[in-house]
Amino acid sequence: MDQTESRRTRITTVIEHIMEQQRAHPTATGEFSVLLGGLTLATRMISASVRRAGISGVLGPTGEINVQGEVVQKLDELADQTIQRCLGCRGSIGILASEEVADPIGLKRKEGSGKYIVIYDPLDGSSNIDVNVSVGTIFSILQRTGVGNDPDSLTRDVLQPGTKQIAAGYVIYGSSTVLVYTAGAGVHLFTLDPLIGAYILSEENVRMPEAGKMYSTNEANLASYPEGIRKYLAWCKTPEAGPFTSRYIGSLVADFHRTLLKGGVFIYPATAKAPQGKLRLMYEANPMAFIAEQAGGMASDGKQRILEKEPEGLHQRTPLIIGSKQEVQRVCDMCSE
Ligand code: FDP
Repeated sequence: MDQTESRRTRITTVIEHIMEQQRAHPTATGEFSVLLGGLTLATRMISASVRRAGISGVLGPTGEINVQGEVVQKLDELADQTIQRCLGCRGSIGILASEEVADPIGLKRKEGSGKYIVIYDPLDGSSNIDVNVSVGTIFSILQRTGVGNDPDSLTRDVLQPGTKQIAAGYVIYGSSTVLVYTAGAGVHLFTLDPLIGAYILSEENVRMPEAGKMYSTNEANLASYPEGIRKYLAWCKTPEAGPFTSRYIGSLVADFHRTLLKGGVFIYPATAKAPQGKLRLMYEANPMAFIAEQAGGMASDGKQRILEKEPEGLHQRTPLIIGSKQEVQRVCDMCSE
């Protein structure tokens, strides 16, 4: 078998892939692959729960309202606990911060360990669970800059701009379970083989199309969109723009995944209901922006590159315009006219 053929037919698991990438870094200790191993275990468990939700009694709300003021679904809670159980015992992680928990959780570690921070949304798009629409887990990984375990030190460590992320990714529980991650050297896509319980490499170095005639936004909010966004959406419908099509699932992971593979633009701007935007900077916009840029795309809030926004709070919201470079740039240009 020649080299090209062996590459084509070779089966690579996500852990092998991460370890290969790590080998390229002479200072790598292997701690990072152990951390990602925890995440892949958690998402395999969540995938199993999502697949069996209708028969294991975990559909529907818990009756609680979370820190965002949103209804907590039973699967949100289950996914959050699963991630805490799978990551809480990994010595390399010093802080966990979840969409479902008000403040960052400091994990007691031996001196010199616990250098990573994992910020995550355990089950994004959870209002779609009951109607069997794709949902996902999103994660962003940073490095600790301090050592203190008091609430102020933990918050200070977590509030770093997206440019400081050392890895980010998501898992989409769709018609198949797919993991997409970047550690700053391209974007890689893996499919979970449910029979053997392993994520297998499906596509290395995924590229987002430079342009794409698809827009994705909740147009019911159009009347309160900023003028530039309204102008762009009106332009999309003109003969000059060419035939655009519209797709909106209302589940960020699913809308982003389609945009990554097919191109186009996803827009969730400030609205009357959500004057700062609806999506969360630290565990929705930042990880997706890191992936988009690594795949050749772009992400902005209309004024500024998402990854350069200085965060002020763990649950801070932001407008998000993300997707193919040409379309995101066009939206931003119209916003600044
Ligand atoms: P959900 O409320 O179902 O959890 O930020 C959460 C999110 O979903 C995103 O996944 C999705 O893109 C967005 O909200 C949908 O918001 P709208 O219902 O306002 O369109």
